[in-house]
Amino acid sequence: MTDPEPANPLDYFAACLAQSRSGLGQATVAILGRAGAGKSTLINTMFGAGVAETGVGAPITGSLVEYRVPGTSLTLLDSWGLELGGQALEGASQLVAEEVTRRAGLPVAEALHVVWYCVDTSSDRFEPAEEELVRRCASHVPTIVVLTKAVDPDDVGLRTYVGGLGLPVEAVLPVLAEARLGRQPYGIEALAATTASVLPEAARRAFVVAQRHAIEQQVVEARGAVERRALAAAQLAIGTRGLDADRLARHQLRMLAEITVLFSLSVPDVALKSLVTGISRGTSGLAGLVARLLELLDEAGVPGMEIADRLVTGAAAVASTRALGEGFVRLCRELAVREAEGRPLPTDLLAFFRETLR
Ligand SMILES: Nc1nc2c(ncn2[C@@H]2O[C@H](COP(=O)(O)OP(=O)(O)OP(=O)(O)O)[C@@H](O)[C@H]2O)c(=O)[nH]1
Ligand SMILES: [Mg+2]
Repeated sequence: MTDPEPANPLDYFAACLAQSRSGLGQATVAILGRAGAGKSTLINTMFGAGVAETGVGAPITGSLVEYRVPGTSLTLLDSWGLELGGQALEGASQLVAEEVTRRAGLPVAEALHVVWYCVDTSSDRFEPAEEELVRRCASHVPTIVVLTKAVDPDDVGLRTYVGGLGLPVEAVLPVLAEARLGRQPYGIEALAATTASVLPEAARRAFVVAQRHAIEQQVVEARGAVERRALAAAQLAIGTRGLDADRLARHQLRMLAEITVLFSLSVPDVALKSLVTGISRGTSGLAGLVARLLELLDEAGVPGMEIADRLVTGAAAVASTRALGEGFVRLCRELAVREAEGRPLPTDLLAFFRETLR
């Protein structure tokens, strides 16, 4: 990754955000199932209201539409016209199976990475042509059967039937995407977690960022990024008397940008930039920022946070990267949870961040 040039923290952070965003990779998910199975509802719950309606894309076969989830690097293939029973379903299934097979063979960045096959539990039907389609998909791409509109998670009927077919799928998961008959939605987070677990690394991040419900998946990705950055800080310091504060600041701002992008908050740019401005107020340049961060961490009780001659010891570089990263992950998680629940964000992010670091 080339290092962006700007020497003031805010511009540097903004450049890092753009760079992290473009480094997320690409993911493609196919959501298949008969008409009315609940595909659009599932898509809107998982990726945001209106995605399925507004994302009317180009029909690529008689039975698939392709579109991008706005603001993400996630592509969806949505089936339509897989009608009930008889020739129509069989013919359309053939075309879909051919397209799935073709896409499965593309290079990883363009490939289809996972199939969700939706079966409506309220209709209690799973046709032989659907079984055939699921088998064909599963032999090329990780496939998850989603039992939609599943008001009762313990309802054994269709689940036992589908489970008993011995399909070579990753999982059969009941999901209720919207409240129904007094039952609250559930199962979305499990679907997101299972999906993340079967995606290749290059696609997983793009998916985890685009989905709205499994915030803990985002926490896992973000903690992975923190660990990598902490290790890299140790490597940067190997064989030196200490790490140049300017260099460490760049390293840590890149980490904060990575975390910000992984949580894909809808407010973050403005709010988090104001946090960076708040932290760096009264300092000049990047090295000043690190001095302020070390102060904050010192205040919060992280040991060994000192700086001498613009040099930070290797141990302090690692400890501060880790502590800062973990504090920032918790901050973003809290913002993500509040956003998902429609609760207001803290007005003073810097004060809130200080609290989090403790
Ligand atoms: N309450 C509730 N209704 C659901 C749920 N899933 C689907 N529905 C309803 O079932 C109907 C069909 O859902 P859609 O999401 O439009 O189904 P689809 O698979 O996209 O259908 P096509 O685009 O016609 O192929 C709609 O009236 C939805 O509101 C759910 O989890 N809860
Ligand atoms: Mg639809």
